[in-house]
This record gives sequence, C-alpha cells and structure tokens, in this order.
Amino acid sequence: MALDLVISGGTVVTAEKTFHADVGIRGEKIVELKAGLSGEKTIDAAGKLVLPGGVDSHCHIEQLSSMGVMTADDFYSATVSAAHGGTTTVIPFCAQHRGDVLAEVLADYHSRARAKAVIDYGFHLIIANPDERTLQRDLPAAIHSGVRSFKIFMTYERTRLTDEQILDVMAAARKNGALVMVHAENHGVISWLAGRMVNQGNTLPRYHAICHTRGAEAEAIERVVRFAELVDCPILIVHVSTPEGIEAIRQARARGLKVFGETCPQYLFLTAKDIDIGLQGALFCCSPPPRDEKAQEACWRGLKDGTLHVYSSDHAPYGMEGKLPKGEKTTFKEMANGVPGLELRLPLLFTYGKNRITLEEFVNLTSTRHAQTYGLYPRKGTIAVGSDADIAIWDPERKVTVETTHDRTGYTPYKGRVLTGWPITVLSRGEVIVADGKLAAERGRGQFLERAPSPALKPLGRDVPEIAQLKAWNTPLQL
Ligand code: DUC
Ligand code: ZN
Ligand code: ZN
Repeated sequence: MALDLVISGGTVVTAEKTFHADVGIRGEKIVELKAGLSGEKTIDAAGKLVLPGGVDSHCHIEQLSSMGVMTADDFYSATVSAAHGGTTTVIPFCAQHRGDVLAEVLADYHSRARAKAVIDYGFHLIIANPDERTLQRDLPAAIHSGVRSFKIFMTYERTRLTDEQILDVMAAARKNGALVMVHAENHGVISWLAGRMVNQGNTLPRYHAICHTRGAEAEAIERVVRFAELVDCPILIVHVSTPEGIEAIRQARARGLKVFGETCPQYLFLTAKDIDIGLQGALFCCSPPPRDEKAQEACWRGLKDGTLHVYSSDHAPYGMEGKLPKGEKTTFKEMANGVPGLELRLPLLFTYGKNRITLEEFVNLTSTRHAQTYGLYPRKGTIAVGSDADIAIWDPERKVTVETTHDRTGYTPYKGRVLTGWPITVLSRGEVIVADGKLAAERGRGQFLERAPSPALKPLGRDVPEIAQLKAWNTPLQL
C-alpha cells in the first residue's frame, strides 16, 4: 500500500540512536523507516533533524489555582503554544479542590479539553480531598480509565495533605497501579517565614524566594521518601530545584527505591535575581523559586546522571491579573505561582544543552522518558514503526530571538534570549499541525490518551522491617 507521506532525507534521532532514514507514514502511524521511500506527499527534511514530538508531563491548563485564579490559557491556546514549540502530547492536571467530587472534576476537564485541544493529551489528577468516596470509588475508577498518576501537595494551605492523607493516597496508588507525583516543600517553614516577612513589611516578590528555602525542599523530599518506602509505592518528585533536593533523591535511589525526579526550564535558565526586580518580579515567581547558578549546575548534573528523570515545563500561565491581583499593594503571598514554559521548553534545552547533553539525551528528557513513565510508550515518545506519527522537524541552525509566545499570559520570562535550533514543521498523528511556524491544526482535533500501567512503576516488593514483621506474624497490613 502506498504511503501517504514521507519525510525524506532527514537525520532521525531517538533516545537510543541517530541515523539517516526516510520516515514513511500511513494514516496516523509511522509504517516504514528506511532510505528511498516515496509517497503521495513528501516533506524534504535534508539538513534537518527529525525528532519525536515532545511530551510535556507537567503543565497546568484551564485550571483553577487553590487561590481561585484561572490560568490564562485554555486547552486551545495552551496546546497551540505547545505545538509551536515542538510538543505533541501534554499531560495536564484535573485539579480537585477541597469539597470537590473527583468524578465530577474529571468529567468537567474531559469535556473542556475534548472541545479545544489541538494535540493529544492525557490527564493527571490533583488530589486535595482524599475522603472515603475519593479513595474507595472515584480514584480507582479514574485510574482504571487511564488517568494513572496524580499529584499531591505538601504545602499550600488549601491543597496540602496531612501525613496520614499522603499515606492513604499512596496506599490507593499502590493498590490500583498509579504513580504519585509530589510537590515536596515543608509547609511550616514556608508559612512561618512568610508570616514574619509580611509582618516586617517585606512584601516584594523577592521575599517569595527567601521563604521557599532550599532546606524546605530537601526536608519534604526526605520525609515523603520515607512514606513511599513504607507503602512501597513509586513516586516522582516534581519541579526539583536545589542541590539538596537532588541529593535526597540520589540517596533514595542509591538505596534502591523507585523515586524519580523532575526539573523544569525555570531551574536551569532563571535564578532568584530574575525575581529581584521590584513588583514585576512576580512574573518570574513560581514554587519552588529559581535559585542560583550553583543550583542550575546541580540540575544539569541531575539530568545527566538520571537522578532527574524528566524535564517538563510546569507551564502555569497567569496574566497580570493573576500575578498582581491588588496592583501595587500585592504582597508576594497573593501572587499566582507559576511561569509559562510549554512553548520554549524544548528550544531552550536544545540551545543551552549543546555542550552538556547529546541529541539522544535531549529526546529522552523531553519525550521518551515521559512516555515511558506515564504509560504512553511506544505509541508516543519515539520514532519507530507502529508509533504515532508525532514528529517535529527541527532546523538546528535556525536562530530565533524570543519576543512573544502563543500562550495567553502576555509575557515570557525568556524574552530577548537568542535561541539556536527550532522546530519548523510539527506533525501529530500524521497530520501537519505547524507548517513553517504557522498553525495548521483544527481546534478539538486532539484526542484523550488512555494511559496503560507503566512497567517502570511496579512496586519493588520490598518491605520495611515493621511491615515484614507483620507478614511474619501472619497479620499483614491491609492497604
Ligand atoms: N506547583 C506547580 O506544580 N505548579 C505551579 C505552582 C506550584 O506550586
Ligand atoms: Zn507544584
Ligand atoms: Zn505544576
């Protein structure tokens, strides 16, 4: 049967290897990978890199924050922005707030995303209300419907869970085969310092970075690792920002535990100095905050040695109303937390990673590992026969001076940077959705991805001494 489309003459890069081949596409799938293919249509990729589309496993889209602020992006604008940056799959969050019924939250996100997304998407959950119904009924049902991961918070007044609730949620994840993603920062440290700062009249955004201490991150990671060990539940620590936090993950892994780490562009490319520009620093505030050059180096090292497993955007897009709701009177405690990053995640790493990571590592960190970790591989995250034809064709020499992006925040923290290397043509399931920088995708064409249990996330089957003792007494712990 004839091929519908051939991407010819390019250099294909996967997480394993770089090779010359044409990519033959029929319908939505890659069906051949070899030289000399011909098809109904051809895209000439001579001199270009042919990479799997990015998979962004941490982004907030059309989500209400715990403080009641809606993201500037909806499922249309966010996915359009992602596509322009070479990302073809997103996994945003369905956020349960205290008092919310999880099943209703999930249904609501499904209906909004279905109507608007231009690229494929899965979902994680945010669990803020782990009541009986959530734990026994809605969470297992969601997991079995392909939403196989959820995030919990150790800080934020309105979303944080108690230690007992964290253990409950981990037990539900363990029983039903899901991954727990953790926002690990010590709540007491942050709120104690923040209270003192505001009382002293220190209200500018720069004090946000003071309150979210390095130690607060490391302490929470160390604590939650012990919980995960007790329940024998794999976890992924999101948005890791400090050498101390990375070291805590490294040590957990050295003890053989399944503890994964994630970092984001803001921890590689921004520092706390970006926040220290008066009130406008709010535009650079996220949690945890960007740190310093030493922390950036630690993040690069963590990515290189695998302690940090994935590189995601943590796109949390808020416009000026979310950032400065009270104008000049806004204190750092009232700003919406987060920075946009969906579109520039890949071009930033491509540019600044040149002398640090290989092209294969680039693909692994931006695409393949996400698909593997979150149960989408090999449908997503690679260029292989049988995979979805989700492909970004990169011009490695294209220079772009960052001015604006396609999201709706109205700003980018990376304005003025000169990036080298850009995805010029992007395909999703065989369809060109960005052609030489121009959108060619219809609203609502993106599909929901029911995710499989990830083989990487099987529990270890290793008990802490107390759980082993219970088993020896024939009175095992009931999760
Ligand atoms: N955590 C996130 O993951 N994103 C934005 C803000 C936050 O605290
Ligand atoms: Zn978080
Ligand atoms: Zn986030």
